This record gives sequence, C-alpha cells and structure tokens, in this order.
Amino acid sequence: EQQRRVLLESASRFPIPQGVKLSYGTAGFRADASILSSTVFRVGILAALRSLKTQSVIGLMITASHNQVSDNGVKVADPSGGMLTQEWEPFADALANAVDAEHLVQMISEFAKKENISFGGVQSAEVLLGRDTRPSGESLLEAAKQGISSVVGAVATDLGILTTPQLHWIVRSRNKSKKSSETDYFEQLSSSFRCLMDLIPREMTISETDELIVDGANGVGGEKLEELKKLLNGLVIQVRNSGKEGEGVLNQGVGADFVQKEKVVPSGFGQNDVGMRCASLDGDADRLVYFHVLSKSDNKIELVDGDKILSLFALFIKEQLSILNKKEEKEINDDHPVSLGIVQTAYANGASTDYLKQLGLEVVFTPTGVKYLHEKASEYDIGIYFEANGHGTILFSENVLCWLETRNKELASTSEGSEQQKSVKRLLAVSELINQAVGDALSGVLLVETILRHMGWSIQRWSELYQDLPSRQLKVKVVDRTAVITTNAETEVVKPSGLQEAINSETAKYPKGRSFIRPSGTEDVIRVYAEASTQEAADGLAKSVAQHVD
Ligand code: NG1
Ligand code: ZN
Repeated sequence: EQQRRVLLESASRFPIPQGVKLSYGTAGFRADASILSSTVFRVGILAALRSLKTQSVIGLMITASHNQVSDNGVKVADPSGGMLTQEWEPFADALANAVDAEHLVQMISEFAKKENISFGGVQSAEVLLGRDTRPSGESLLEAAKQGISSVVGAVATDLGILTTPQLHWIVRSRNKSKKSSETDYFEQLSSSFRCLMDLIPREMTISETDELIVDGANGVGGEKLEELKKLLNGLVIQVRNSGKEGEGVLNQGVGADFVQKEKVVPSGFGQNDVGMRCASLDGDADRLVYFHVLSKSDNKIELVDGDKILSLFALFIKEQLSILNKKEEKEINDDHPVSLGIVQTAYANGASTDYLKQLGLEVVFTPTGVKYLHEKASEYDIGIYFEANGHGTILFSENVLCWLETRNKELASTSEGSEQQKSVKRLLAVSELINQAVGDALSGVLLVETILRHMGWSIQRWSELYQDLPSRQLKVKVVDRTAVITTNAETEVVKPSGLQEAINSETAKYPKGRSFIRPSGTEDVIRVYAEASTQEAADGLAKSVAQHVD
C-alpha cells in the first residue's frame, strides 16, 4: 500500500554506512557525524511510530553531548520526557542496522503489527525536534524530518537549537497539556528561582565577589544561560566559553566532562579566578559540576562534582522535611511519611556515600545510565539522583506534590508566615525549578545558587562537607567488551570467572580500597575505577586491576 511505497522510496535515499554496527546505548546512537544520516533518518521513523503507539508527542534530540565536535548523535524522549522505553531499544538497534530499504520496511511492518500500530488512520503523530550547536546538526535534522514524514500521518515540528533537557522538558509539558514553549521554560525556571530567593531566611549580603562564572563548553548551554540570566534578579552570572565566534571549539579543553575528568581549569579560566565560584556545563547542558581555582602557580582546581551537588540538594530537602515534621509530627508519621531516597552509582565517591548515610539518609545504587537512576528515584516521594559526572535531578511524586499543595492551602489559613509554610513553599518551588524529566544543568545552577545563599555558604564551605577519597579511572581497550558481565549495580564481575577474586585480592592490599570494572555503554572499552586513601594508592590499585582485565 501507500505507506510501504513511501517508506521504500525515502529509505533508499539513506543507505547505511558499510562495516559499522551501531547500538542504542545509554545515550542513544553516537558516532562520527559523517556516518549518521541513515541512523538519524531511521530514528525519525522510530520516533513517529512511538508517537503513533503512545498517542503522545515524542522528542528527538540531535546531540553528542560532551563528545568532540565532529561527532554527533540522536536520542528519543518518551511521552513523560524521560528516555525511550528500554523495551524499544532492541527495535532501535535493528532499525539502525537493517541492511537495505527492503529489510527496513519489512522490519517496520512486522514491528507495527506486533505493537498494534496502524498507519494512515485517524491517529496522528507528532515529533518535536531539537539539536545542539554542532555544525552537522542541520543536515542530520533534515534526515530526521524525512524519516518522520515518511510515516503517513506523522508531522515533525522543528524547535531549533535547544539543550537536551529543554527538549525533554517541552515534551513532558506538552503531554501534560501545560505551557510548553521555550519561553515558558525560562519563565518557570526564573519564577521558581525568584520564589526560592524570596524565602531565604536572613539578609545575605551579596558582595562583588559573589559573581558566578560559568564555563558553557562552547555549546548550547552557554547561549541559553545568557538568555535565562536576563530574567534573574539577585544573581550575577558571567558566561565564558559561550560558543560565540572566536571563543573556541565545542568541548575542546572546556566543559563539565573535561573539568571532572582532568581536574584542571577549562580554557578561558586562570589565575585571576582563584577562589571564585565557577561552574561547568557539558555540550548539551545536561551535566553540571562546580569548581574553584586553587593556587596562582598552576592550573589545579578543587572539583565540586555531582556527588557534592547531590549532597547539597539532599541536605536542603532534608532540612525542609524536618521543619515540616516538627509541628506536624503526628500527621506525617501516621498518615504521610514522606520517603526521601538518594540514588547513586558505583562511581559515586565513597566519601559521599558515607556522608549521606551518616546524615541518616537512605542511599541506593543502580547501574550506570540515567534511565536506571531515574527509574529508581521515581519510586520515592522525593528521589534525588546524581552521577558523579554531574548528571542528576530531584523527582517529586504526584502524591507528594498533591500533599504539599494541600498543606500549602491549609497553612495559608492557619499559620501564614510560619516556618512550616515556608518549607512547603520551598519544596514546591524546587519541584518547579528542577527539571522533572531529566538532569538539567541550567536548573541545577539556579538551585545550587539559591541553596548556597540559603545556607550562607561559600563554595569552599560547601566543598568541605566531606573530603573526596582519591580515585582513578582507566579504560582498557578490549576486543569484545560484552565478555565482561557484572551484577550488584556493576560492583561485581560474574564473567569471566576468577576475575572478581583477582580484583578482591588487589583491593584488599589497600586501606579504604574499592575497585570495580564494567563495560562502557558508549565506547568500546572496559572501564576501571579505583579509590583508596591516597592518590598513589588509587593509581596503583587501578593499574593492577587493569592488568587483570587485559
Ligand atoms: P559509559 O560509557 O557507559 O561509562 C558514560 C558515563 C555515564 C553516562 C553515559 C551517557 C561515566 C563513567 N560514564 O557512560 O555516566 O553519562 O556516558 O552519557 O562517566
Ligand atoms: Zn550531556
């Protein structure tokens, strides 16, 4: 029929590259941009099918995040604004690797039958498209559009250049029939920020040095932050590496990934910034780390990573909940115990986990990858998740939001201006500010800034919450990374046999030693992580474990 002809005709314009096998990993498809047209075209088809299936708006983002500028990638946002359901990942792999148009069309029709998706009926589909600032984005966007429009009844809406979290936020808002434009996004962030600032307990004097300096990775985050900051009062932000002409190359010596891995100043920062509060975004602004420059003599920084952002958020949320608990003890303990859960991965610095547990918080672990962390965090009334690399957010359940709204109304009539009321308002404002779909560096910056003011803390004071254990990450190139199978949130090797015993006996040699290995989801490598009481020890442990992998 017509659908088959349209698909065949358009698919034949996008032949797949020879000799590459792509897989939809934790970050969608990623590769050198020059080989991605057919992949993006096919993901366009997939997104349209997903929209038909769910009868909701779907997002398609073209980005390769922190990768070098010549790479690109594509990922799909589900109706909730979260990652594409894992159930469709095998289909994504199969589509991307279908050898020719005939096979592709065959595969699509079988899948559509299995999923009960019908074409050309009254059903319609809409896919929202976003891309980062990569030059290859424009032509890949065109490929996505052609993929989408080769599904009868599907329309593509191009939203232009966006951060990854903006697109996820827009998809989520659209499907909840809420205000969902980019302007609405900026509006919601700035008004909830203002609300939190107004609730800061004491007069905090904002001195000259209180300026925040942000490294935009020469990507989309820098330019969006410039827009957002126009709407903010009481916060001075200086954006560097904003991607303007002459400022440098995307992710090259700049950005959250570089700063977190290398632990040196990004380019554009130096001796004049010693002691200043600085932050780094990654190339699509879904990761955030803070740092301050240590001494005038070298490029060393003190890194304030995702674990410490998590700790700051956890402290603040816990404080608000305990203020609520105080007066309402009976009610809360009997009827409304608010569960607060912290979700980390094995990469979380051991000192952060100890710190959080010592605060009395419930800490759980999942495998690496936002989809796992997000899912786990959503099981709590309030779930906070972060990867050490700076990706994370705070999730509020529908139940807890509803309860907070009710409390807010009650308190307005019984105890206007009380501490309890302020805490309720703060929690509601946090739920509006922090992106509920995915980790978002822009909303993260605003929340960190308000909490630091709330606490009256400098970045140095924040950094001293606990001291990171020295750690080392290595990667080992292997022929087949799937040969390594792990369990227990990737902390134990199941296969090859004997390897875990070897890791254990190496680890036992070091005080405070901890080490694990896992296959990367984005690169053809096995990653090795080690921490111990000194840097030399962490380096030594990582090295000897890596030798067992080889
Ligand atoms: P892999 O390559 O699976 O380690 C990396 C990051 C993840 C996540 C994904 C997606 C580390 C150790 N791993 O995954 O946390 O961010 O990329 O971008 O940082
Ligand atoms: Zn990213």
